[in-house]
Amino acid sequence: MSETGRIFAIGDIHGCRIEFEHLLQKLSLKNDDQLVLLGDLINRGPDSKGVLGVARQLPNVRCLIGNHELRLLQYRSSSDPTKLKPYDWDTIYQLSDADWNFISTFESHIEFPEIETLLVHGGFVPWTPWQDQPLEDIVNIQVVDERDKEYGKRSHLPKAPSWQDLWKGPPFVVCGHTPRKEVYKQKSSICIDTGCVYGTRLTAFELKSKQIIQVAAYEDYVSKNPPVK
Ligand SMILES: [Mn+2]
Repeated sequence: MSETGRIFAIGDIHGCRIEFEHLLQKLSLKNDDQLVLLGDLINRGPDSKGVLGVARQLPNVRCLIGNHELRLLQYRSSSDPTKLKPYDWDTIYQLSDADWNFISTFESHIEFPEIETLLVHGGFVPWTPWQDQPLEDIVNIQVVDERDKEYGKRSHLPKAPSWQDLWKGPPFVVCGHTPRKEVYKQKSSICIDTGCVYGTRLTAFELKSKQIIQVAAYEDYVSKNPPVK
């Protein structure tokens, strides 16, 4: 691992290949730079297969599992389609064996201990050591109710705060998964899912300098604005 290069994270791409390529141009990655894609590369947007093709060819890239990749991988290993969303089929029909093999290399989390930073798709509950939290939870979590020790999606617990509001760190956590119009920064975490597929922006974050680099979405691909909160 290079000690000198930059380390970029990119938020949820969701099939937005054109914006992904535009952002990569803007980063102009060098040989000693590293790149982590925070998961949910696929689904909802126009070109999931294209995003996987671009990602696979990048040097020094690692990818995290998002809830969308996890659902597809669970279907692939179980042949049980009951948990699939209707739009999953659009992606499944596009994927080659090489695409499936690539997705199966995606990681649950990535640590950069030298800068006390941890990358994950969704987040963590603040009351359990992060190392003990199951993959299903860390790719899906958005909000937490500390009193009742409940956690889940914003739609499931509409009054509960973001898990980030209660996360104290260390480590500093970089995540995606909860789309907002702006980057959501707390003292010990940052969420960089800025809802590209909803027509907002695709965001990259450089872990050492804390610099934000963004490109505008070309379209709202799902005709639904991301929540402001
Ligand atoms: Mn997600």
